[in-house]
Amino acid sequence: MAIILHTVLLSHSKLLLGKFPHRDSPSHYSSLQYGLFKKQLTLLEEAEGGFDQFTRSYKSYGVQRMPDNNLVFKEWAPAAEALFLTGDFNGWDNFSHPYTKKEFGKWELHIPPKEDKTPAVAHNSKLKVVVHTSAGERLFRISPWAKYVTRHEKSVIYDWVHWDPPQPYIHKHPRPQKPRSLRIYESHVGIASPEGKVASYSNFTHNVLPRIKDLGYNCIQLMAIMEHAYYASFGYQVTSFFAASSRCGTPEELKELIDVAHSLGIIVLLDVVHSHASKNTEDGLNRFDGSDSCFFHSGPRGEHSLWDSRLFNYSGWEVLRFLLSNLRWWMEEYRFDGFRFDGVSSMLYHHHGIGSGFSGDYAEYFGLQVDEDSLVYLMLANHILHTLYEDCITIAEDVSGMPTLCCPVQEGGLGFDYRLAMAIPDKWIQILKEFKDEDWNMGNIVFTMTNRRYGEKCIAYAESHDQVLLWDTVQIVSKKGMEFVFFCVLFLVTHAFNSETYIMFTWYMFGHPEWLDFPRVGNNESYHYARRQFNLVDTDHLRYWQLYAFDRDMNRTEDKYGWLAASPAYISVKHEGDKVIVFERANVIFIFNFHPTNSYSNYRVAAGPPGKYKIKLDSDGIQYGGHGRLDHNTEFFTEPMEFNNLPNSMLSVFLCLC
Ligand SMILES: *[C@@H]1O[C@H](CO)[C@@H](O)[C@H](O)[C@H]1NC(C)=O
Ligand SMILES: *[C@@H]1O[C@H](CO)[C@@H](O)[C@H](O)[C@H]1NC(C)=O
Ligand SMILES: *[C@@H]1O[C@H](CO)[C@@H](O)[C@H](O)[C@H]1NC(C)=O
Ligand SMILES: CC(=O)N[C@H]1CO[C@H](CO)[C@@H](O)[C@@H]1O
Ligand SMILES: CC(=O)N[C@H]1CO[C@H](CO)[C@@H](O)[C@@H]1O
Repeated sequence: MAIILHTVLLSHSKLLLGKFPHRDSPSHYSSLQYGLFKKQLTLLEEAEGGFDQFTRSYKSYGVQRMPDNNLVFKEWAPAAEALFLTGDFNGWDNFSHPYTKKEFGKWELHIPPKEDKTPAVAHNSKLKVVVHTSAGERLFRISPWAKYVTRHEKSVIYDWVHWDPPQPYIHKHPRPQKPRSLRIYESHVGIASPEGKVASYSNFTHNVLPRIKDLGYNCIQLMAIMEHAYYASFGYQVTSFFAASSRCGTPEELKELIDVAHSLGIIVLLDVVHSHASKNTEDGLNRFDGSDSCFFHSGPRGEHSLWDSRLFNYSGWEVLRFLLSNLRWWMEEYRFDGFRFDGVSSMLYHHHGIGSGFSGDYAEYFGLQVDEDSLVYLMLANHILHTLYEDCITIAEDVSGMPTLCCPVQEGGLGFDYRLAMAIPDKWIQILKEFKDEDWNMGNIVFTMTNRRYGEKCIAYAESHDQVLLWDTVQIVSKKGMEFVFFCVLFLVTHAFNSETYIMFTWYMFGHPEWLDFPRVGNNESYHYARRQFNLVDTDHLRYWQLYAFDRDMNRTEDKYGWLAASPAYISVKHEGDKVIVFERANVIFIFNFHPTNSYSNYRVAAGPPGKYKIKLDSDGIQYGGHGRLDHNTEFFTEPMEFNNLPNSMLSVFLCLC
């Protein structure tokens, strides 16, 4: 298998604001969308006694232990001829425990307790479903609802392990309140240690959470949690949807991680992959009942040609049950606080974004190319999550710029809270790579940072796991002989512009020096680049510490002034000659000087509220690797002199990055 990065394959959008002609208003489409959603929701409610019940199906499917220790097994396998349960408990007898066929392709099996009243299947023992197909095959499968799967060292295939611990983890801390401003730290638990091996949930809890807290993040987004047999897929080729990856520890250890994060006031989002599924059959969902369809579309519609994976049939009743219950499972059992939905652009269009660009024209977002089943699925998911959990946060990874993505479902939107502003990291990469310092275009930077749909919240980030800005930048910056202080500026400009949240990935915290690569055949299964050297900050590598300090202080300053939650920035200066950008947000004035050599004194900047201003954060600070040339005790007083459309202005001083 190849490494498949899930988003880089799509062309990037231009999220153009206010460019759309009125006659193409999306309201017509929104009401159609809403009609379809309403119909599906009503059907669910009528047939299943409400969506609460329907989405708790993890309490009836897979394995359930009743209070009297009877075990009930239930599966949906519409194409199967017969189903048996085999495992350690019956000496791997392939025929002794048949399931009974029920309506609509469902199967059930009841196993009474042993004579000593303990359950017939012990905690931590292995199981398999034996599926007999009409073609006469006998297939050994993992239940789609398996809560825990492990792999024996030498084995390629995962095993289904019955997880029913005698002392399940009990959450001690309530979910923290939804933060006013989201500062997201994106994390991959497996790489989050300096050692050349897969790091554990417990290590993360004890060694990494305190750092994230210290840096001032209030949210972590965990990737690669849903079990994925292929480590190098970054977690995007999911094989067991209800199982937390056993590479990093047990389900109970992940629960503890989330509980401890909550105790620190940090909310936790799951990077949920419902856009596609691994093609694996023996330890994946593919061909569970022996057929090509089951959870997926049959034929070409069921395959993603670039990702080499299977695509869900979102119109299937049991598919909805499975996926919606999966969201409930992570919310209820693990107490996640919300989701980043991966691969939303691929779901929205029949062409999956392959070979199509998005210019912002409405015709690209509505019409026959749009997959209505996926739209309805996403609307249902957002409606249910936001109805049941008031503070639940949902983020869409959409590069297409689909309008109405972040509008409420009742208004015909898809109901996400935020979209990821995918164009921002790309812009930084382009600017850094392609332009000489003196050619940096201020208008272009401002346009990228502010280019978004009105009223829809977006998440800005300087880098994410699949846009490896920092690593590229390290190479460029070291070539140019610039100091790390440069990053500070880059972080802040991304942080403070028009986004509502900010995101940082484990791998570039404090300017991590190395590339990321997971162990795979091509690199001799090496863990060398699948680890993060947190220890660098603690040793005397001054520069890492400096970046760490800036990141932390940026949070502290944000915490005080709250610009992420404030209305968008007012840009008063973007001067191409001076290479200066000035904007105001939450009564804070941000001044950026991108000029390679010019420093400025007595530079007039506009101010909204009149009065006294002081320097609060300065990338020239010695603690960030700068020269400490500015006196922070200086007070700047405004004059009632109108400037760049603001009523007041003052003379300021700032330096170049030289
Ligand atoms: C069940 O089937 C598997 C695969 O054919 C076989 O290896 C195993 O020995 C069988 N179990 C018993 C108890 O016969
Ligand atoms: C998707 O599921 C629906 C409902 O079960 C079914 O009618 C349809 O044939 C399936 N589509 C494909 C392409 O498998
Ligand atoms: C992998 O290991 C083999 C044998 O030790 C060696 O010949 C080869 O060069 C290594 N390849 C890489 C990519 O390190
Ligand atoms: C990779 C990993 O799990 N590393 C460490 C986890 O924490 C324990 C105790 O602090 C260490 O001994 C491991 O080396
Ligand atoms: C989430 C978090 O830890 N935020 C911190 C940011 O910095 C301020 C000021 O030091 C802290 O009070 C916050 O707790």
